[in-house]
Amino acid sequence: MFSVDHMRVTVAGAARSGLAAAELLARRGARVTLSDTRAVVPEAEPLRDLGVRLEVGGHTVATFTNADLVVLSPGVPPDQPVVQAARARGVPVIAEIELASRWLQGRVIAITGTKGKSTTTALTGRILETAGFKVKVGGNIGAPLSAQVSESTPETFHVVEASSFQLEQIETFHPWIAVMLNFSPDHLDRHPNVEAYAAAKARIFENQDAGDWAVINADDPAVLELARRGRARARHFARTRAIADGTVIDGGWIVVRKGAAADRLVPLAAVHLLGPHLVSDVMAAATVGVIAGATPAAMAAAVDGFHGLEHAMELVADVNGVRFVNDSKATNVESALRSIESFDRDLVAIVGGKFKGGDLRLLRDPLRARAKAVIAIGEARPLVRAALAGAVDVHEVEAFDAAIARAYEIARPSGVVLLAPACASFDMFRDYAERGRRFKEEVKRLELRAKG
Ligand code: UMA
Repeated sequence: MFSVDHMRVTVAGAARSGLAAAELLARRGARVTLSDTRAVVPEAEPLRDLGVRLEVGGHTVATFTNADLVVLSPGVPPDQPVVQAARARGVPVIAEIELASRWLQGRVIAITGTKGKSTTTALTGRILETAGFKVKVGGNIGAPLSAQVSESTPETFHVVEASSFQLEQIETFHPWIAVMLNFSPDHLDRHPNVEAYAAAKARIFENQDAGDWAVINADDPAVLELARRGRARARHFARTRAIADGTVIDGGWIVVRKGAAADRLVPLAAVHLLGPHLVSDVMAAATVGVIAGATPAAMAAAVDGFHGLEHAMELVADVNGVRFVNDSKATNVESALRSIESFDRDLVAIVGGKFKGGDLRLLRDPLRARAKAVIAIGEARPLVRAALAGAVDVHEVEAFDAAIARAYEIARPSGVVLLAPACASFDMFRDYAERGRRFKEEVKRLELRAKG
C-alpha cells in the first residue's frame, strides 16, 4: 500500500484539486506544504489545523526541490521552472488524480476526449447508479478524485472525467474501463503541440492490461489510432459508421451488435439531449453500462431521466419565438462545430473569448449553410472576423450583454441564439460556468422585457 507517512509533500495549486489533495495527504501522515501563486487563499486556512503549511504569493524553488513528492493541480503548468527544478533533483512529480488513484479501493472508469467528457461522465454515473451499483462521479467534472478516497470500497465504481492536464502527469493510474470519446486539437495554449496533447490523452490506456476494457469511438480515426497500442480489450461504438461488432444505432435503438445478433439497449426516443453528437456520448455511456453489467432497462431509465448538463447544449428559454441555447462548455473549435451543426437554419452564433488554438475556419461552411450572423466576442474578436468573414456576417461586440441583445435582434422572429464560443472564457470571466450563467441571466432579462 502506498504510504506518505512522514514524507515531505508539496502540493501546487490551492483550489479544488490542491485543497483536496493536501487534506488527503495530511490525513495520511505526510508533512504537507500547499503552494499557490495567489497572495491570499482564505479557503486553505482551515488546512492549517491539519498541520498543512501554506506558501502563498508564489512558488519558491526550495519548497519544490526539498520535497519527497510534488503533486500538481491540473491547472498548474508542469513545465515551469520550480517544477523542472524538482524533477532535476529526482523528486517525483505527479498529478492529483495519480495521487488519489493510488489509494482507491474501487474500480476506475475513466473518460477522456476533446468534447463530451462531462456529459458522458455524468450519464455513465447515472446509468450505473440506476443499475444499483455504488458509484462516485468526479475528476475534471468538478469534484476532485482525492475527495473520494475515504469513501472508496472494493465495490465502488469511480467514474472519473480525465483531462489531458491530469493524464499528462500520471504514472500508475489504471482504469478498468478507459473511454476515449473523440480527439481534435485543443489546449494548445498549454501543450506545446497537438502531438503532446494527443500523447497526454493516450496515456489513459497506458497502464491497462488484458483484463481491462477500452471503449473507443470508431467514428473517429484519430481515436482509433491513439487506442491502437493499448493492451485492453476493445469495445467500439459508432454512430455514423457501420461496424459489425460494437454499439451502433439500428431501427431507432442504440443496440450492441455481435455478428448477426443485436441486443437492444436504449431507444433513441429516450434521449432528450440537443444535438446528434450527444447521441455518441450516450452510446459511450451505454457501452460502459454493458461492460459493468447494467441492464438495458436501467440504462434506458437513466437516459430518459437525463436532460443534460448545465452549459452543455442547455436550452435556456424561448423569447418571442427565438430559442436561446447555452453551450458555454464549447471551449474549442471542435465542440463549437458540433453544436453549430445541431441546428438547421436561422442561427446566430456567439463565438470568441480567449483563443486556445485550433482552426476557426472549420466553422465557415457549417455557418454559411445555417447562420444569419456571428457575434464575435472577447479577445479573439479579430481572429473570429478574419476566420469567418465572407462566409457569414460577423459583428464584433465588446460587451457580453450587448452581444446577446444584438444576437436576439438578428435572430428574430424565429431563429436560434447559440453561445458556442470555441474559445476559453478567461479573458472576460472566471470560467466557462460564469460565462454560461451570465448568458442565462441576460436571456432572463430579455424574457422579462419581452413580457413587458
Ligand atoms: N496556480 C498556481 N500556480 C500556477 C497556476 C495556478 O499556484 O502555476 C493556482 C491558482 O492560483 C489557483 C489554483 O492553482 O489557486 C488553480 O488550480 P486548478 O486550475 O487546477 O483549479 P482546480 O479548482 O483545482 O480545478 C481543477 C481543474 N482545472 C483545470 O484543469 C484548469 C478543474 O477542471 C477540475 O474540475 C478540478 O480540478 C477538480 O478535478 C476545470 C477545467 O477547466 C473544469 N478543466 C479543463 C477543461 O475541462 O477544459 C481541462
